Amino acid sequence: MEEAARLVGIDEFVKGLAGLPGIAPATVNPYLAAQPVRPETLQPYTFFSAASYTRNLIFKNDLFELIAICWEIGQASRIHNHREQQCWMAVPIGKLKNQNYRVVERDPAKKTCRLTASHACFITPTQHLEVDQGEPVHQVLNLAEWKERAVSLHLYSRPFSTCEVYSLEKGTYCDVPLYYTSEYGKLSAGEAAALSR
Ligand code: 2CO
Ligand code: FE2
Repeated sequence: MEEAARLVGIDEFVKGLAGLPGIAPATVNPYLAAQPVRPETLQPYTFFSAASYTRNLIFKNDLFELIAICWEIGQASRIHNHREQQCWMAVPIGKLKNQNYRVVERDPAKKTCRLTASHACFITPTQHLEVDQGEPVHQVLNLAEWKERAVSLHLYSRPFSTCEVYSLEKGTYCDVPLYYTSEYGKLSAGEAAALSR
């Protein structure tokens, strides 16, 4: 019989990550599988907005960044890439769908592209996901039919502050900056309006 993984508080989780000999699949995947985060310890990083998912910085150093993303019912990311950085997602609260896309055409001069949907899977409290480096364009969704909020942990190595977003309808892509809704438990400047816990 498989042994149940031990739930850890977010502080202990961060300390363990920072102590790993490197932020790479061989170290991070077993770590995430062995140490799911105790949901209630994410409370300081939990802010929901009706406008979009929120990004809440928990920890950052030169090697990696850990953020909590809060998803209202039915919210989804845009289709985006990860700037060639590695990314892992774990979902201590609720669940998410991850939909990958294959970029079949891209014209950097015109900023046009054509994408087709490829692999999809679910991320749950017992199943984390490493973003596929070979096919890093994806969309993450908290489906409305599940009728529950979700809070996910995103580990990026290394940190990144912009990404490319892709429009299926228009067949175009562009760069967008990424913002934090809160940093280390405190709302970022200009972020006070219309947030709920
Ligand atoms: N990468 C997105 C972001 O950092 C969230 S979707 O899952 O990786 O905003
Ligand atoms: Fe992403």
